[in-house]
Amino acid sequence: MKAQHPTQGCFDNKHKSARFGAMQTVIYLLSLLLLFACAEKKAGDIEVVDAWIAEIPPVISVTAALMTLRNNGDKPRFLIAASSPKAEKIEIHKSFVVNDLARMQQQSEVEIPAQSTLDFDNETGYHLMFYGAQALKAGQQIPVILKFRDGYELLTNYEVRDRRSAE
Ligand SMILES: [Cu+2]
Repeated sequence: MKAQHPTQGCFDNKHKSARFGAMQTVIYLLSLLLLFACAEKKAGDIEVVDAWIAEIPPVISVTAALMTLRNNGDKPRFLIAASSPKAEKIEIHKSFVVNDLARMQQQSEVEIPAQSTLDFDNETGYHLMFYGAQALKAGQQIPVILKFRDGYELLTNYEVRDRRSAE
């Protein structure tokens, strides 16, 4: 009877450590969830408002998209790229006028200051330029992924609009 006690104790210890291991796993998973929640909050710092892209017929493959980017965070964020399954390539452009001629220049990154908004519109000249785009019909929703310098990627739908009615 007495000889069995150490065995019993050993078994109990094993059982306890197994339970402790399970608890550790639960704590680990909870901390992962918390990390994920924090990342989600950081991600939510950036909002895309009123995103739309100009309608194009099948014979045209170049078009532009406009939007407002809102940064609700305490740090500046930098848009560095965009992509869409509906286009071969998307570039970040800024248009401006030189000697009465409209020009546009590719931007390697665009800053959205902390607690601020940046409009991609005719006033600022910023727009997303779509190359090799498929035909887009007014009313469609086009998925676009915006990529930021900190590695964050934001998937948003852009509404296809008739350029004339939008301007
Ligand atoms: Cu352009």
